[in-house]
Amino acid sequence: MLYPKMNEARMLLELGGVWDFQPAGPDSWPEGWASAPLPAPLSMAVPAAYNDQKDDIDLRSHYGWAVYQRVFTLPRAMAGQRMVLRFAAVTHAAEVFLNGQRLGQHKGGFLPFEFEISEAVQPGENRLTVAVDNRVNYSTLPVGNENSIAFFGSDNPGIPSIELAKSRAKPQNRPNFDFFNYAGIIRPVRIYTTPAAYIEDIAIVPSYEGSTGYADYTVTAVGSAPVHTAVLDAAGKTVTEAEGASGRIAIPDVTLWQPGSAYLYRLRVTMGEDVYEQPFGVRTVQVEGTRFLINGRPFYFKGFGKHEDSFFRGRGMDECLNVKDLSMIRWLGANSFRTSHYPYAEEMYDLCDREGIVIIDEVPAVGIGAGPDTDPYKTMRIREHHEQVLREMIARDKNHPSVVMWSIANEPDTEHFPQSAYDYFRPLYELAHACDPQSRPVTLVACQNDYTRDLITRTMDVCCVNRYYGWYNLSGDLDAACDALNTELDFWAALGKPLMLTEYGADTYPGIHNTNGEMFSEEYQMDYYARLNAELDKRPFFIGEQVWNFADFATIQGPMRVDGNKKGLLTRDRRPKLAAHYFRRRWHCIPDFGYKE
Ligand code: GCB
Repeated sequence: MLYPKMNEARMLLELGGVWDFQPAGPDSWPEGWASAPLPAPLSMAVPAAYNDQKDDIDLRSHYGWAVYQRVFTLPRAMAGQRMVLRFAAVTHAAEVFLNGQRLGQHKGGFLPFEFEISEAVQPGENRLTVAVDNRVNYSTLPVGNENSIAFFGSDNPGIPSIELAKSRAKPQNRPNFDFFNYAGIIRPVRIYTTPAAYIEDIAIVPSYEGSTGYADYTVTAVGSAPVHTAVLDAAGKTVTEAEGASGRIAIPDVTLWQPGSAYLYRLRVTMGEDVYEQPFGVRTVQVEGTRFLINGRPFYFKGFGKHEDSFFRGRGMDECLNVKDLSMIRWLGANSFRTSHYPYAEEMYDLCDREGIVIIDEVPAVGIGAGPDTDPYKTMRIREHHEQVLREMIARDKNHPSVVMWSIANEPDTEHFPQSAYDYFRPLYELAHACDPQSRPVTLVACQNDYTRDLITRTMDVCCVNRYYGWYNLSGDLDAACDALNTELDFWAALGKPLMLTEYGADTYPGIHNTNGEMFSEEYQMDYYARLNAELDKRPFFIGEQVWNFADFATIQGPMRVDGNKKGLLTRDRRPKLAAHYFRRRWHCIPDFGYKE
């Protein structure tokens, strides 16, 4: 799916601003609201999550439907064009109405969807209504609990008073994941136009041989007109041209896209009256033995798991924050992050393309686990949706040079039902490869578990594991943590695959200092990383360290979290903790390439 752009053939309108908003029932909302002004609207900024915009606990912990509405008038100049209404993300499900007419729905809170509105739109005022459902359960990704078990702790099952109270409690989301369930219209809403015959999609597979780059391209179009393509360099100068909807364009004296040293070309496609410019970088990605090669050289991942999370907006798209985060990533000497635990806003990938930051792109498949006695692959109703989000993510992100690997899940249960997990994930692994024209490496991020029982993680192109030795396990004992880590590393070494840590970390309260370096202090976080990193450095097949987390972030309230998850190297407002300074010293000395030969 193409990113909406304004150019000589296409117009673009932003529908951001302050909309009307009204919370509705848990299971439904009054459809009459779609054809008239909302009865008792609140003001709500779009794009942004609704939860933290008002000082109202009912909104923070809202469960179910809420309705957004705004009125707009289109400029006359747009008449006669094909018009498309595009939502970059609505969390987690949306129903959309224009002037009372139902346009359709979309499930999945982190990927774009659109409707052609050329017929539905009218001259003068148009009323746009978007109903949003924030419920998470066994049919959604991310997964919510259905058995009234909270993410942390089980509320002492069997105690009559507690069981009775739970059965009477008002319905609420019980996320089976550790980030706040922010919801609403979290990314931009736009209307764009195209001519009647238009370019629908562009796929580019870059490669190079010697000093010549190649772009194998495929243009998908609706309507027929001859297709002309041209490659423009970063200065906008035409490098080569070609005819036809697919083919190979050669780029003499190519400048490669490299981590830390980005270079972007554009493929300018003209078809009849339509024009679209798709940026791309020339770089290759490959796994060879225990090495992860970018442009044929062994790359070492230094970075983070992140979240889209900030004050007031929650998970709302924030370009200023994205720029700031990339600045902090560079300040730290890092080169990469994983979009834990959902695809991020498209603008972030564009920025990483521009700045040479490497991304592991993850679908919102988090929370696939229901305890040791319940096979989640038989109980949860997610398979089709999982395929859908994987397809949609790869369709959206396939051309980004910054994306070097797909993650098909975070911490599913691979331990208690190893064969079920294998049977569930193997087809998804194959689907990811099949959907991606570049066939990038595919991974699944494994939970701290009995890795000897896990059958699927070891079959991935790269083995990615989250480990909390010294925090959740062997808490506070860094000697034992290093011992356990080494035992496990011996296991992975024998498999002959590249391994990386996609999470390891310790909750750290900024300002708590401690001469003995005990848990929760800034010293503990620093010592924890220094000790574990010293072990990781000894392993040649170990290809990357992504700490948990880049910054502190919001979670549901509960006995395990004080004002959110505090494992950030940075505070939520992006101030460095002691460990950030430690990593800054470490990472500036570790090269992007050739650290592990
Ligand atoms: C994990 C999860 C992550 C949590 C983290 C933690 O394993 O993947 O979402 O936030 O642990 O801090 O507990």
